[in-house]
Amino acid sequence: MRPPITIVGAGLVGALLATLLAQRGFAVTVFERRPDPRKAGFLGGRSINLALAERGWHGLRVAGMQERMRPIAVMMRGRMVHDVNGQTNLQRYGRDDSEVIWSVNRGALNTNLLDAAEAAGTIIHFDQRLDSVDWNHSILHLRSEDGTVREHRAGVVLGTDGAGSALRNAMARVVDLGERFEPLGHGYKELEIPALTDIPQASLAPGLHEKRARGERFAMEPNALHIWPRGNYMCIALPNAEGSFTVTLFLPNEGTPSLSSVKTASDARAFFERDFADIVPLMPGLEADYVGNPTGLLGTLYLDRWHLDHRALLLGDASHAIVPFHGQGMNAGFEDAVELAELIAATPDDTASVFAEFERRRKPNADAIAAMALENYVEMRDRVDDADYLLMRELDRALAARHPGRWAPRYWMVTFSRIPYRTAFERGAIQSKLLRELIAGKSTLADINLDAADARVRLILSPVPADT
Ligand code: FAD
Ligand code: E0Q
Repeated sequence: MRPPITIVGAGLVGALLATLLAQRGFAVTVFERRPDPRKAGFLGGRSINLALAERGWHGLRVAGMQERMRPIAVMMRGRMVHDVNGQTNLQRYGRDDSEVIWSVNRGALNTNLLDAAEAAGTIIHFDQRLDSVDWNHSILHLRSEDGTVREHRAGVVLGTDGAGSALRNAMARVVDLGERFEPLGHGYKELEIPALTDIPQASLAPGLHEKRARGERFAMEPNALHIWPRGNYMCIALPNAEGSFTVTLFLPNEGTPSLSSVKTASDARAFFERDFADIVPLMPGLEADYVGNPTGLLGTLYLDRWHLDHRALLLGDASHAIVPFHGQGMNAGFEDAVELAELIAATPDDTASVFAEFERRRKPNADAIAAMALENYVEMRDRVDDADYLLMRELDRALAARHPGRWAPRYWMVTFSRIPYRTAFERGAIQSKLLRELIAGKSTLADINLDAADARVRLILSPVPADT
């Protein structure tokens, strides 16, 4: 028997999951707290983007959505590192343009997924916030913005309502989920570099007049993820298809400089002029954005359990919110959705076993990407421009070329393959130990005896598991 399925939260993961389940013949009902983003009046907010990598594309491909998203995604070949003097250096992510990541607009992705979910037969109710659950009868209590309450008798409940999950809170009333949130101690602020055509002539830096006159829309290299590493903090910028960039400043909550010390419009200007001077002329709205946009919180959410017997399961950020420094939160959530849709379609009449199996398979992978995302913050903000790091990267690539099918850089496994995150983490640790040993006391690749290294590589690494 195929149980009717209720999904709480029509964000990125919920909308993809609804699509996949409806496509497999399940009756799917979704409740979403916010109003329908496709309705007029919700367009034209801030443009927020995300990096989409192979795991995310795979989810979209399975749902038949790849062709829809590809034309509106912007290719990012590597990270463009901006030093304090404004010098830039592109570090390629992969070997060639088949190994790149993509910047996609969150709103456009969500909207397209909502269309796909409905096209597959899902019923989506907007402006319906989950308040609580009566688990004895599996009745959801929902509330709309105007205070109207509604009850919904659910079959199976799937929670994709994000890091602050209301379904998780409802589950925690009847089962100990072993929930633990570890704050990072750093937060973020989103800012904007408008398209060149939208920057007033008067505030346009001299070098950019010509660029704009040529009809170029992007103020910086469009096909890159820009990073300004500054030790304990950093800025990044991802391109939007229409020519703007979304800039995110990551900064400690306390100390100097911090989100507490950089408070006012003039603080923000002085701080940016000192540390990020090359972007100041590209951000005419810097002060207004800094003061007007909310500050985001960051941290990692760990649960010991993701399900309540046969009745409910959490996926995506609701069960494993992570810090954003590997650009994998949505990618991991899409992997959850694909895995669950497969399991549930194979054994639709035993959700208790499906939920337990899903948790068994996914939890080690969620823990691994959580750890790698945390490590990547230090790497991004502090290491990408140091000599040791660059030599290690060079050696990593050299060994990958010498040992195809055996040595794969960890970034490659996470970003361009679907090798389980856990495997990427474990193999990455083995590789990084050898890399560190090999570069100790060395300053160029030529100083390293690669033939001697080859024997070590074959000894410590088995062949890479075939991509699933
Ligand atoms: P959400 O996207 O949070 O969706 C949850 C949905 O549930 C929302 O629509 C919400 O309105 C709804 N909801 C909430 N409460 C209720 C309720 N009570 N009742 C009904 N509905 C409810 N990931 C990447 O892969 N690449 C990136 O480059 C990347 N960059 C990031 C940058 C930043 C600064 C941050 C903070 C995150 C980033 N992420 C990135 C992570 C990514 O945003 C999340 O992993 C992803 O959005 C998780 O999707 P989700 O559907 O689980 O949750
Ligand atoms: C990626 C792609 C928010 C965010 C998203 C990302 C990445 C980073 C730094 C950040 C990591 C990298 N990265 O360049 O190694 O690869 O998505 Cl801060």
